[in-house]
Amino acid sequence: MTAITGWSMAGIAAIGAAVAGDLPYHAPDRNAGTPAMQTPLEDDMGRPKPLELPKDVEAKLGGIEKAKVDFLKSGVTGRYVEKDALFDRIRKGDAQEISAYIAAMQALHAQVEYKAGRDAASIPLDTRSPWFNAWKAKRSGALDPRRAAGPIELTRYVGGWGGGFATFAGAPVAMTPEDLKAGKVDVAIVGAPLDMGSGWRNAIDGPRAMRMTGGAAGNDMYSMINPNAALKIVDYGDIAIDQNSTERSVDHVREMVGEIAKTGAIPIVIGGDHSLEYPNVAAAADVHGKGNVSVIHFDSHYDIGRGRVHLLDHGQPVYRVISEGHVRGSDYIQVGLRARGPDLETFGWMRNKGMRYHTMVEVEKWGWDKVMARALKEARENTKKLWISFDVDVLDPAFMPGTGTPVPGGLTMREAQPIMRNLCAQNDIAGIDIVEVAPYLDTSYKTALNSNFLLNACLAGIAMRKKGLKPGYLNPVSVDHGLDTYYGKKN
Ligand SMILES: [Mn+2]
Repeated sequence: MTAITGWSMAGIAAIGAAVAGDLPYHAPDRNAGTPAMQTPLEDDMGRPKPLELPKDVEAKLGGIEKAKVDFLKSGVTGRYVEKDALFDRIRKGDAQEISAYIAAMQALHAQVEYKAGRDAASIPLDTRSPWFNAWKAKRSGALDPRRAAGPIELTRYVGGWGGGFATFAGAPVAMTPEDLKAGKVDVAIVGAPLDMGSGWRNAIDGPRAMRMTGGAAGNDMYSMINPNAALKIVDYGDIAIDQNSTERSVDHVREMVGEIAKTGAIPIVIGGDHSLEYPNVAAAADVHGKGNVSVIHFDSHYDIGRGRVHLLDHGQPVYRVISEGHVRGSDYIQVGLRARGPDLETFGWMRNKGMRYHTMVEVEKWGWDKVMARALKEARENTKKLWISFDVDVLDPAFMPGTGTPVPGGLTMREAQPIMRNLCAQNDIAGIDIVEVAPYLDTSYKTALNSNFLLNACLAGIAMRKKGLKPGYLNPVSVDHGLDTYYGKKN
């Protein structure tokens, strides 16, 4: 807490200096044992910083009423007019003009912030609805024909492609935690078609598109492991979503992801928009303990939006996870950032929290191989459970055009596949989410196809770990034909 206060007081003044690259921050001592959970900054919400008035400007305000001068000094005018333009206007105006100018800003400001009695502080629901909880009320198995617990195979054929019903990775289905336990399931893939948190929607169809498109099942040539054979994988269906409310949906997502994790199976959540990172990671912390889960977050965006009106959307999950204390900032690793944010102040916030971020700027400077090795090393340093949150917009839009907020200059599939395989082979995986697949924005279907190949890389990595193979393992038979010693050694 002390460190944070230090930043909020001294840090802002140093933003100018930060352009030269010397942001003040408090590097966390990673050997200092378990740090206390941090609470959010008091000025977390982007509150204005006081504005210092130049002497000549202050002199011109002599005849202006104190409330108006205080309004200027509060710095809130920065939202409506840039400060040099403000000073210029005051220098050139007479008392009457200045007074009217400030009054106009005050009138605007009065409309912007919340006012009790005028503004609704929450969105009301119709509690008279006879179906209030029906969307998430689970049918009891007692209503169904009796069956033995365990995964249910949905294909009638012994081999080959197709036949039966489309499922994630062609896996059998499971409906209940009893099915997961009876089947000793390693991985339960579950859809979460949440769509409210993305500006440009269609993530609702992400799970459907990934079930319908190939790529997730079958042999991984790099390891020569077929995860469908090496692991017990199931499709756990979709989690119910209230499509009119992100807030109402995420509590149920948290419950369902926790339900899977409690059986010992690894939940893989197919989104749905990136708001899901919040209930997913919170669920992992519920099951494994607050502070016992670290996160590696792939994204072109930093997703630490603060001070927004809605408590959650696809730009805020990281802030909410950290500020609620489910995961420490120092246990958060981000890869692939390159969108317009964060600004210098937010980079400062991230450093202050001990977050390890890897932007495409770092990739430009050092190359992908070095950055990937660094991220893998950081993920390994942490012996805790690892949640992988994968926003497909970390990839270049050439590979992932079907996503709500694409940003050019991203990863290639050649870069993304090995890092996902190796992360999953290296770490004790708490769970994975693959989010922001919006298939109808992509008539080529490659967004869903590539997402499935990334899922396959994860599954192969999980299977590698189960077999005791190290990250970076490549099967010698697929590496080289082995008929000569071209690379120096016959295999
Ligand atoms: Mn995101």
